[in-house]
Amino acid sequence: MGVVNVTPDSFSDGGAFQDPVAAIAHGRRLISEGAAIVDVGGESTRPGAAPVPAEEELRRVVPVVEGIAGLGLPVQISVDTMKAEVAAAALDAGAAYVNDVTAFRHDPDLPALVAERGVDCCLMHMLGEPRTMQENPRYDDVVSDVKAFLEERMGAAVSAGIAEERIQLDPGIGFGKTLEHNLELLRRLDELAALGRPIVLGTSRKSFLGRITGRDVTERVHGTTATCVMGLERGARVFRVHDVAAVADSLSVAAATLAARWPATTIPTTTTS
Ligand code: HH2
Repeated sequence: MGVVNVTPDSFSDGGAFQDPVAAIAHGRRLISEGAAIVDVGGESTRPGAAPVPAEEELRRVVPVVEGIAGLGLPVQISVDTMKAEVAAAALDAGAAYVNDVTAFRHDPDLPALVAERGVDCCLMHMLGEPRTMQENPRYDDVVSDVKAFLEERMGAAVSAGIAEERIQLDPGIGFGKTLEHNLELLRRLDELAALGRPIVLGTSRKSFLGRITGRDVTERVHGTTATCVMGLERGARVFRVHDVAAVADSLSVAAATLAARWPATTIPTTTTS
Protein backbone atom coordinates (compact mmCIF):
# COMPACT_ATOMS: atom_id res chain seq x y z
CA MET A 1 0.00 0.00 0.00
CA GLY A 2 1.69 3.20 -1.22
CA VAL A 3 0.92 6.47 0.58
CA VAL A 4 -0.28 9.57 -1.28
CA ASN A 5 -0.65 12.40 1.23
CA VAL A 6 -2.50 15.38 -0.27
CA THR A 7 -1.76 17.52 2.78
CA PRO A 8 0.36 20.54 3.73
CA ASP A 9 1.43 19.02 7.06
CA SER A 10 2.02 15.24 6.91
CA PHE A 11 4.97 14.25 9.08
CA SER A 12 7.26 12.93 6.33
CA ASP A 13 6.10 14.42 3.02
CA GLY A 14 3.74 17.27 3.96
CA GLY A 15 3.35 19.76 1.12
CA ALA A 16 5.08 17.62 -1.52
CA PHE A 17 1.87 16.44 -3.22
CA GLN A 18 -0.66 19.17 -2.52
CA ASP A 19 -1.04 19.90 -6.22
CA PRO A 20 -3.38 17.22 -7.65
CA VAL A 21 -1.19 16.81 -10.74
CA ALA A 22 1.85 16.03 -8.54
CA ALA A 23 -0.21 13.72 -6.33
CA ILE A 24 -1.57 11.75 -9.31
CA ALA A 25 1.94 11.46 -10.79
CA HIS A 26 3.19 10.22 -7.42
CA GLY A 27 0.38 7.63 -7.35
CA ARG A 28 1.39 6.46 -10.83
CA ARG A 29 5.00 6.12 -9.70
CA LEU A 30 4.06 4.10 -6.61
CA ILE A 31 1.97 1.74 -8.77
CA SER A 32 4.87 1.29 -11.20
CA GLU A 33 7.09 0.48 -8.19
CA GLY A 34 4.77 -2.33 -7.15
CA ALA A 35 1.96 -0.88 -5.03
CA ALA A 36 -1.23 -2.98 -5.25
CA ILE A 37 -3.12 -0.35 -3.24
CA VAL A 38 -2.64 3.43 -3.11
CA ASP A 39 -3.91 5.16 0.02
CA VAL A 40 -5.00 8.75 -0.62
CA GLY A 41 -5.31 10.99 2.44
CA GLY A 42 -6.26 14.63 2.94
CA GLU A 43 -5.90 14.93 6.72
CA SER A 44 -2.67 14.42 8.65
CA THR A 45 -2.95 12.25 11.75
CA ARG A 46 0.57 12.96 13.01
CA PRO A 47 0.84 13.63 16.76
CA GLY A 48 -0.56 17.09 17.49
CA ALA A 49 -2.32 17.46 14.10
CA ALA A 50 -5.39 19.68 13.97
CA PRO A 51 -8.61 18.27 12.45
CA VAL A 52 -9.43 19.25 8.84
CA PRO A 53 -13.03 20.25 7.89
CA ALA A 54 -14.80 17.83 5.52
CA GLU A 55 -15.09 20.49 2.82
CA GLU A 56 -11.31 20.96 2.68
CA GLU A 57 -10.62 17.22 2.85
CA LEU A 58 -13.01 16.66 -0.09
CA ARG A 59 -11.27 19.38 -2.10
CA ARG A 60 -7.90 17.68 -1.54
CA VAL A 61 -8.84 14.03 -1.98
CA VAL A 62 -11.53 13.69 -4.65
CA PRO A 63 -9.61 15.02 -7.70
CA VAL A 64 -6.64 12.81 -6.81
CA VAL A 65 -8.77 9.65 -6.45
CA GLU A 66 -10.48 10.50 -9.72
CA GLY A 67 -7.13 11.10 -11.45
CA ILE A 68 -5.54 7.86 -10.22
CA ALA A 69 -8.68 5.87 -11.13
CA GLY A 70 -8.53 7.51 -14.57
CA LEU A 71 -5.07 6.07 -15.18
CA GLY A 72 -6.78 2.72 -15.74
CA LEU A 73 -4.02 0.81 -13.94
CA PRO A 74 -4.60 -2.41 -11.95
CA VAL A 75 -4.64 -0.89 -8.47
CA GLN A 76 -7.07 -0.63 -5.60
CA ILE A 77 -7.56 2.95 -4.43
CA SER A 78 -7.96 3.48 -0.70
CA VAL A 79 -9.19 6.63 0.99
CA ASP A 80 -7.59 7.45 4.34
CA THR A 81 -10.42 9.23 6.13
CA MET A 82 -12.53 9.06 9.27
CA LYS A 83 -15.50 10.88 7.68
CA ALA A 84 -18.40 9.17 5.86
CA GLU A 85 -18.97 12.22 3.68
CA VAL A 86 -15.38 12.11 2.37
CA ALA A 87 -15.40 8.31 2.01
CA ALA A 88 -18.66 8.41 0.00
CA ALA A 89 -17.27 10.97 -2.44
CA ALA A 90 -14.00 9.04 -2.79
CA LEU A 91 -15.88 5.77 -3.44
CA ASP A 92 -17.95 7.58 -6.08
CA ALA A 93 -14.68 8.80 -7.63
CA GLY A 94 -13.22 5.28 -7.92
CA ALA A 95 -11.91 4.22 -4.50
CA ALA A 96 -12.73 0.70 -3.25
CA TYR A 97 -11.17 0.67 0.23
CA VAL A 98 -11.76 2.79 3.33
CA ASN A 99 -8.83 3.21 5.74
CA ASP A 100 -10.18 4.66 8.99
CA VAL A 101 -7.59 5.32 11.71
CA THR A 102 -10.43 5.60 14.24
CA ALA A 103 -11.87 2.15 13.40
CA PHE A 104 -15.36 3.67 12.92
CA ARG A 105 -15.39 5.46 16.28
CA HIS A 106 -15.37 8.97 14.82
CA ASP A 107 -18.29 8.85 12.39
CA PRO A 108 -21.21 6.51 13.12
CA ASP A 109 -22.33 6.72 9.46
CA LEU A 110 -19.11 5.24 8.09
CA PRO A 111 -19.68 1.50 8.79
CA ALA A 112 -23.11 1.59 7.11
CA LEU A 113 -21.55 3.20 4.04
CA VAL A 114 -18.79 0.55 3.85
CA ALA A 115 -21.42 -2.19 4.29
CA GLU A 116 -23.72 -0.76 1.63
CA ARG A 117 -20.91 -0.30 -0.93
CA GLY A 118 -19.40 -3.73 -0.20
CA VAL A 119 -15.83 -2.37 -0.14
CA ASP A 120 -12.76 -3.33 1.89
CA CYS A 121 -11.85 -1.47 5.04
CA CYS A 122 -9.01 -1.15 7.51
CA LEU A 123 -9.76 -0.79 11.22
CA MET A 124 -6.82 0.70 13.12
CA HIS A 125 -6.04 0.93 16.83
CA MET A 126 -5.37 4.39 18.25
CA LEU A 127 -5.25 5.36 21.92
CA GLY A 128 -6.90 8.76 22.29
CA GLU A 129 -6.85 11.20 19.38
CA PRO A 130 -4.01 12.64 17.27
CA ARG A 131 -3.92 15.93 19.18
CA THR A 132 -3.05 14.25 22.48
CA MET A 133 -2.25 10.58 21.77
CA GLN A 134 1.49 10.72 22.53
CA GLU A 135 0.98 12.22 26.01
CA ASN A 136 2.01 9.37 28.29
CA PRO A 137 0.23 6.39 26.65
CA ARG A 138 -0.33 3.44 29.03
CA TYR A 139 -1.50 -0.17 28.62
CA ASP A 140 -1.84 -3.23 30.87
CA ASP A 141 -0.30 -5.35 28.11
CA VAL A 142 -0.10 -3.46 24.82
CA VAL A 143 -0.58 -6.51 22.58
CA SER A 144 -3.52 -7.95 24.55
CA ASP A 145 -5.14 -4.50 24.81
CA VAL A 146 -4.78 -3.80 21.07
CA LYS A 147 -6.00 -7.31 20.21
CA ALA A 148 -9.11 -6.91 22.40
CA PHE A 149 -9.81 -3.52 20.82
CA LEU A 150 -9.47 -4.86 17.25
CA GLU A 151 -11.69 -7.83 18.07
CA GLU A 152 -14.36 -5.52 19.50
CA ARG A 153 -14.21 -3.14 16.51
CA MET A 154 -14.36 -6.06 14.06
CA GLY A 155 -17.49 -7.28 15.90
CA ALA A 156 -19.04 -3.81 15.63
CA ALA A 157 -18.24 -3.68 11.90
CA VAL A 158 -19.79 -7.10 11.30
CA SER A 159 -22.88 -6.03 13.29
CA ALA A 160 -23.15 -3.01 10.98
CA GLY A 161 -23.37 -5.39 8.02
CA ILE A 162 -19.76 -5.46 6.79
CA ALA A 163 -18.67 -8.90 5.58
CA GLU A 164 -15.78 -10.25 7.66
CA GLU A 165 -13.78 -10.93 4.46
CA ARG A 166 -13.80 -7.17 3.81
CA ILE A 167 -12.09 -6.30 7.09
CA GLN A 168 -8.37 -5.75 7.64
CA LEU A 169 -6.82 -4.89 11.02
CA ASP A 170 -3.96 -2.57 11.98
CA PRO A 171 -2.15 -2.20 15.33
CA GLY A 172 -1.68 1.54 14.68
CA ILE A 173 2.08 1.84 15.09
CA GLY A 174 2.86 5.27 16.59
CA PHE A 175 -0.75 6.08 17.46
CA GLY A 176 -0.67 6.50 21.25
CA LYS A 177 2.40 4.27 21.69
CA THR A 178 5.88 4.61 23.11
CA LEU A 179 8.96 3.17 21.39
CA GLU A 180 8.67 0.10 23.63
CA HIS A 181 4.95 -0.34 22.79
CA ASN A 182 5.71 -0.21 19.05
CA LEU A 183 8.50 -2.77 19.34
CA GLU A 184 6.39 -5.10 21.49
CA LEU A 185 3.56 -4.96 18.90
CA LEU A 186 6.00 -5.75 16.09
CA ARG A 187 7.62 -8.59 18.00
CA ARG A 188 4.25 -10.18 18.85
CA LEU A 189 2.34 -9.33 15.66
CA ASP A 190 1.49 -13.03 15.23
CA GLU A 191 -0.90 -12.69 18.20
CA LEU A 192 -2.91 -10.10 16.23
CA ALA A 193 -2.73 -12.19 13.04
CA ALA A 194 -4.43 -14.94 15.08
CA LEU A 195 -7.64 -12.87 14.80
CA GLY A 196 -7.83 -14.35 11.30
CA ARG A 197 -7.89 -11.17 9.22
CA PRO A 198 -5.07 -9.59 7.15
CA ILE A 199 -2.86 -7.37 9.29
CA VAL A 200 -1.99 -3.93 7.89
CA LEU A 201 1.34 -2.56 9.14
CA GLY A 202 2.12 1.17 9.04
CA THR A 203 5.68 1.70 10.28
CA SER A 204 6.90 3.77 7.33
CA ARG A 205 9.38 6.53 8.29
CA LYS A 206 7.84 6.81 11.76
CA SER A 207 9.64 8.52 14.63
CA PHE A 208 10.37 5.33 16.61
CA LEU A 209 12.69 4.33 13.72
CA GLY A 210 14.49 7.67 14.11
CA ARG A 211 14.79 7.06 17.87
CA ILE A 212 16.64 3.79 17.14
CA THR A 213 18.77 4.83 14.15
CA GLY A 214 19.19 8.57 14.73
CA ARG A 215 18.02 9.17 11.14
CA ASP A 216 15.87 12.04 9.85
CA VAL A 217 12.44 11.29 8.47
CA THR A 218 13.46 10.88 4.80
CA GLU A 219 16.37 8.58 5.75
CA ARG A 220 14.36 5.87 7.46
CA VAL A 221 13.81 3.56 4.50
CA HIS A 222 16.16 0.86 5.80
CA GLY A 223 14.52 0.93 9.21
CA THR A 224 11.14 0.71 7.48
CA THR A 225 12.10 -2.34 5.40
CA ALA A 226 13.43 -4.12 8.52
CA THR A 227 10.04 -3.75 10.20
CA CYS A 228 8.16 -4.87 7.08
CA VAL A 229 10.24 -8.02 6.68
CA MET A 230 9.77 -8.87 10.36
CA GLY A 231 6.07 -8.06 10.03
CA LEU A 232 5.68 -10.40 7.04
CA GLU A 233 7.30 -13.19 9.01
CA ARG A 234 4.81 -12.61 11.84
CA GLY A 235 1.68 -12.44 9.68
CA ALA A 236 1.34 -8.89 8.29
CA ARG A 237 -0.03 -8.88 4.73
CA VAL A 238 -0.50 -5.19 3.82
CA PHE A 239 2.39 -2.73 4.28
CA ARG A 240 1.48 0.96 4.25
CA VAL A 241 4.67 2.67 3.06
CA HIS A 242 6.07 5.79 1.37
CA ASP A 243 9.07 3.99 -0.23
CA VAL A 244 7.33 1.32 -2.30
CA ALA A 245 10.24 0.19 -4.51
CA ALA A 246 12.57 -0.62 -1.62
CA VAL A 247 9.91 -2.30 0.47
CA ALA A 248 8.51 -4.33 -2.46
CA ASP A 249 11.98 -5.77 -3.22
CA SER A 250 12.61 -6.59 0.43
CA LEU A 251 9.22 -8.26 0.78
CA SER A 252 9.65 -10.26 -2.44
CA VAL A 253 12.93 -11.70 -1.18
CA ALA A 254 11.58 -12.30 2.32
CA ALA A 255 8.41 -13.94 0.95
CA ALA A 256 10.43 -16.19 -1.37
CA THR A 257 12.59 -17.20 1.57
CA LEU A 258 9.58 -17.95 3.72
CA ALA A 259 7.69 -19.40 0.72
CA ALA A 260 4.83 -17.19 1.89
CA ARG A 261 2.22 -15.96 -0.54
CA TRP A 262 2.70 -12.23 -1.12
CA PRO A 263 0.89 -10.17 -2.33
CA ALA A 264 -1.79 -12.08 -0.48
CA THR A 265 -4.92 -10.58 -2.01
CA THR A 266 -6.39 -10.15 -5.47
CA ILE A 267 -6.86 -6.58 -6.60
CA PRO A 268 -10.35 -5.32 -7.38
CA THR A 269 -10.22 -2.29 -9.67
CA THR A 270 -13.79 -1.10 -9.21
CA THR A 271 -16.27 -0.83 -6.39
CA THR A 272 -18.67 -3.75 -6.08
CA SER A 273 -21.82 -1.81 -5.18
N1 HH2 B 1 -0.33 5.92 9.61
C1 HH2 B 1 -0.55 7.17 9.17
C2 HH2 B 1 -1.73 7.49 8.49
N2 HH2 B 1 -2.65 6.55 8.22
N3 HH2 B 1 -3.37 4.30 8.34
C3 HH2 B 1 -3.17 3.04 8.75
N4 HH2 B 1 -4.07 2.07 8.46
N5 HH2 B 1 -2.05 2.67 9.46
C4 HH2 B 1 -1.09 3.58 9.78
O1 HH2 B 1 -0.10 3.21 10.46
C5 HH2 B 1 -1.27 4.94 9.35
C6 HH2 B 1 -2.45 5.28 8.63
C7 HH2 B 1 0.49 8.22 9.40
O2 HH2 B 1 1.37 8.31 8.31
P1 HH2 B 1 1.30 9.42 7.15
O3 HH2 B 1 0.01 9.32 6.40
O4 HH2 B 1 2.49 9.34 6.30
O5 HH2 B 1 1.39 10.79 7.93
P2 HH2 B 1 0.30 11.88 8.28
O6 HH2 B 1 -0.73 11.25 9.15
O7 HH2 B 1 1.10 12.94 8.98
O8 HH2 B 1 -0.31 12.35 6.99
